Amino acid sequence: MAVASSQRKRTAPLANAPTTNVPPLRQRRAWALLEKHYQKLKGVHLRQLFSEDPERGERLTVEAVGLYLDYSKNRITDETLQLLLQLAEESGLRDRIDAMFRGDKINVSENRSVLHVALRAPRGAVILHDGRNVVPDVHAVLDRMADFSNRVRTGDWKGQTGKRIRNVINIGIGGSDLGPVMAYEALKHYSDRAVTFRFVSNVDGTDFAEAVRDLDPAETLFIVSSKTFTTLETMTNARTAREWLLGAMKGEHGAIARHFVAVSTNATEVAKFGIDTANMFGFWDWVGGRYSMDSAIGLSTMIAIGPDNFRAMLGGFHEMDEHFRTAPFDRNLPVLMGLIGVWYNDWFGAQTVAVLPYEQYLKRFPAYLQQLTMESNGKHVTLEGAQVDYDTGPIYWGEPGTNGQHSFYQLIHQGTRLIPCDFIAFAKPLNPLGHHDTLIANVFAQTEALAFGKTAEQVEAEGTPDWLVPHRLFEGNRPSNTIMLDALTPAALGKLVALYEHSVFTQGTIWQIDSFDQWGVELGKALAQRIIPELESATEPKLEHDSSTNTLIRRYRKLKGAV
Ligand code: G6Q
Repeated sequence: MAVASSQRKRTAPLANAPTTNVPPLRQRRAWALLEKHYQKLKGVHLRQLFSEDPERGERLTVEAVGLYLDYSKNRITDETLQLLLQLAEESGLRDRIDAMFRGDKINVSENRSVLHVALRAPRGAVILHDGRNVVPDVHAVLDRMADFSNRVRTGDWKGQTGKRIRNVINIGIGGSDLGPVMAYEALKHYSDRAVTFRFVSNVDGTDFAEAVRDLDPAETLFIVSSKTFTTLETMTNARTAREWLLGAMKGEHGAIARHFVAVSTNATEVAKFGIDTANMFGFWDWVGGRYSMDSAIGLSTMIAIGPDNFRAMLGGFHEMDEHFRTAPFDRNLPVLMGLIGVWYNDWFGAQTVAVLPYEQYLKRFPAYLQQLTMESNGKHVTLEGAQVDYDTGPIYWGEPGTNGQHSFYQLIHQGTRLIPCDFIAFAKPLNPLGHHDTLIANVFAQTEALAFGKTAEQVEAEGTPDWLVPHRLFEGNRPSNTIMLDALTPAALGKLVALYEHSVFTQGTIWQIDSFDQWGVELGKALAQRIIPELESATEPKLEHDSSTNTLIRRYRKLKGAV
């Protein structure tokens, strides 16, 4: 266990906080049993676990909804699993899953339901929010999105000058950007190549300038994606886009209706911006930003891949939702992945998890997962507001294989830190050029090398001089999951994203935290709003920050020639 977490002091819940019927993590029976068990297992090598149980690689696997998970190369035994499953039971995971699907307000700090599962429920399903079935509302928006997407894709929707739309630019940030850009890249194979898709998120003007520099405004459609329609970055970029368009359209304001649509929950702000609310696609406060790529926030995805493929993606999400909701925990993919993550995080002190997709189209998947996992589980207090005395969400990072092998894998193989890895592979390539066996051989080789390493005897037997042996040996005992699917289809992407969504929720339940708020992003936002006028001021502003911030502001103003 990490020293830092064992030294952290737990504070008591606040008197008026919402209560849960679950004891604090360290007081659950399974926690104490896992502590003991960890002492026994921490020195055991995967080599030993595999040699004692020749069937381990077949047994410690699960297959469901077309997704195969091999979790045998983890530092666990049957007893570990049984204790982790006990921990899940004692943490009330079953009740929490039911509460989420039932629409209970499990996002306690924002008093909101968490119903992204309703976004992919089939027509005819019933999911209640405050007594109202939201599924028909979801499908009504999907139908409008489909109609609009088809009009853009067929050229029926024209720009102000009568030209067809050749460029679609999504303007959004965080949850209103990472999902759309990841899904576009992931499903590019299925996309309409006659249309160029770009994504503008950063408030750095370069992002916008580079996105439009070779585009004709008359052929460009902007999708302003913002749940609140007040986000600084998005509204700054949207205003710049409006000027860019109007500059080319000789100030004809009517052009905005042909070149701008909005995805938002805030009709008032959308109308104020000048976008016709007839061209607004809505969603609801029970959809969190990082859980919204399958809502109207996915409009750019739908235009790219077409409504049928988008619905197939939703179908994949839904299959995983149903699996998570109904499968027994010992056969439940998100539950098992979540629990194994907790094991490394809270006992082995692993601070990070590497996500390594061996599929070029998933190049933005690690970035997407960073928000999903770290914004969800980067929390320091429980649902009841008590300081946690254990570690919560680990740092997620990664790159597509095989590129990472020629850079940071060195540290995973021979460094001093334990980095559990998720390898993601597909049996069938989307671009069959004869490379695929080579690609997949690398997945298997890496997980094998990480788990079993290479002993000093093996290195010596190769005739290595004594002094070089330590450099060339691999300790092994580095854990990994291997996730294998048939091919990267829209449905497969939905399954994969839902797998991680629910695994994050499983972990948040064990840690007893609110995985659906993100108060940690607020302070910096508020401070930036205070600093902007200080940078822009024509006269020397009175600065009342700390001495470092004050000095930086003065230096910046001097360098930009403000004084
Ligand atoms: C995600 C967060 C956050 C959000 C962005 C954009 O869960 O809520 O990343 O998506 O801050 O917010 P808007 O969609 O309101 O512009």
